Amino acid sequence: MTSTFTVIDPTTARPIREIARADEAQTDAAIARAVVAQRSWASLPPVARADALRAFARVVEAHAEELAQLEVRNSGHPIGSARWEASHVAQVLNFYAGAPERLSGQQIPVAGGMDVTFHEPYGVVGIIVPWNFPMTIASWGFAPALAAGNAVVLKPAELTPLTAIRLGELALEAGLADGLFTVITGSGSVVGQRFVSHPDVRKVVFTGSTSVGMDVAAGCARELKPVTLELGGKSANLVFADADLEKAAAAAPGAVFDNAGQDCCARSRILVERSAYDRFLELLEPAVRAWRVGDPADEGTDMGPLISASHRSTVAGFLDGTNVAFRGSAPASDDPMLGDGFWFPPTVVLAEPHDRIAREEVFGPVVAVLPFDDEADAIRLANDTAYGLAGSIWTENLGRAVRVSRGVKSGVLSVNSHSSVRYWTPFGGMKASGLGRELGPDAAEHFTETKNVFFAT
Ligand code: TAP
Repeated sequence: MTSTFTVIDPTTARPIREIARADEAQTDAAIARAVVAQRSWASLPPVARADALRAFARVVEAHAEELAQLEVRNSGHPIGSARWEASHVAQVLNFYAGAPERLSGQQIPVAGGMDVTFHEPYGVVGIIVPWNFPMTIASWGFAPALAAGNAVVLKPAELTPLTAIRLGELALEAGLADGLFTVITGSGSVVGQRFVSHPDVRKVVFTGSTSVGMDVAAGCARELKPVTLELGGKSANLVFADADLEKAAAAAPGAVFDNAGQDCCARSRILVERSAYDRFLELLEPAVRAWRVGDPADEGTDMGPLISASHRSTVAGFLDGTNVAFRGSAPASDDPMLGDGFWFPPTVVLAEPHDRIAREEVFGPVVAVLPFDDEADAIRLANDTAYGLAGSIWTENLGRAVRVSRGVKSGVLSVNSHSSVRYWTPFGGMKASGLGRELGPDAAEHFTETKNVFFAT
C-alpha cells in the first residue's frame, strides 16, 4: 500500500490534501525516466530548448493566480507576496530561456591545431527545496538546469509540496517531455538522500538548514558529486547614525518579518550606532506595531502564520530569558476564524552579542537589536556569526557604504535597501550560509561541465 502524508493549512491548522510518499524504488524509477528524457532534451537545437522554456513560462504565467492561491493555503504567504512569487517563477523561466543559445565555449590558441571548450550538461540534476519559499527556490534550480540541457528531479518539503506538484503538471501541459521535470514527493531522508546516493543524479542543489546541508555535502563528496548549498542565515541590518533614520526604521520590519521571518535573508539582527540607538528604537516601535498579522488571503495582510505548530514552539523557545522590548499583534486563540492557526506576533528583543538570540537563526518573526560604537565595531559585530548570507547598510556616507559593504562577509548586501533577490543578479551565501551561487547571468553555466577538445591539424 502506498504511504501518504497530510498537508496542513497553517492558517486554520486543517488538513488540505493527502499526498503520496515516494519510496526509494519509486524515486529510482523517476530518475530512470529522467535519464531517458535528458538524452532527447540535450540533443534538441538550442533554439528548441529556449522555445520550450518560454512555453513553460507562459503556462506558469497563465496559472499565476491559481499558484498564488495554492501557496496562500499551503504556506500561509500573504496573497500579495504569493502573486509576486508565482510571477517570479515565470520570469526566471523566461530569463534562462535565453541561456541555451548563449552557452558559448571558447576557442583557445594552441600550437599544432585548434582547441575548443564545450559546456556540456551534467545529465540529471536533483533539487531539494525547503518549505519557506517552495515555488521560487525550486525555480532558481530547475530553470537554469533545464536551460543547460539537464533533466530535473525535484523534491519539495513535505510541509509544502502543493505548488511544486502543480508546476510539474504545468510543465507537461506546456509540452515538456515526460520525465524531463519530475516532482517527487516524500521525505528528505528517503527521496533527498537517494538524490545524493544515486549514481545517475550527477549534481545536487540543496536549499535548507545548515546541518542537513552539511550531511548532503558529505554524501555528495563520497560520490564525487558537485553540490550547490543555500543554507541558513543570521543577517545584519546595520544602521549608522548618519542614515535617514526614519527610512531605516520604516523599512526594518519588512526586512525581518516578511514571510513571518521564515526567510533565509531575514535581517534578524539590527545593529544600530550607539548615538542613534534610542531614537531608532522610538521610530521602530510604531512601525512594528503597524505590521498587520492575520489572514493571508486578505489583501491588506503583511504577515501570515508560521508554518507549523512545532516550528512555533521552536521560535517561542528562543525568547526564554530574553529582554523583549515590544511586540506587534497576532490573531488570538479565541478568534473563531483564525484561532487555530500557527500565529506568532512580531517581536523585538534587546540583546548582547553573546546572547543566543543574537547568534542563532530563529527563522521566525523575532529580531535582536544591538548597539555598536563605530564603523570597525559594526563590521566586527556583523561578522560575529557563523553565517554570511545577506545584510543591509544604512548610511548617507558613500565612502562608508563602500568600506562596510566590502568588510562584511556576506554573499548579498544592499545599501539603503533590503533587496536581496533579483533573478538577473547572483545570489548565495558565504561561510555556513552556503556554497556556490544561484541566479544571475552565470547560473546556467553552473549546470554544465567544461569539456576541452584539441584538434590536431
Ligand atoms: P531542512 O530541514 O534542512 O529541509 C530542507 C529540505 O531538505 C526539505 O525538502 C527536507 O525534506 C530535505 N531533507 C531533510 N533531511 C534530508 C536529508 N537527510 N537528506 C536530503 N534531504 C533532506 O530545512 P527546512 O527546515 O525545510 O528549511 C529551513 C532552513 O532552510 C533554514 O535554515 C533556512 O535559512 C534555510 N533556507 C535557506 C535558503 C537560502 S536560499 N539560503 C532559502 C530558504 C531556506 P522534508 O522536510 O520533506 O523531509
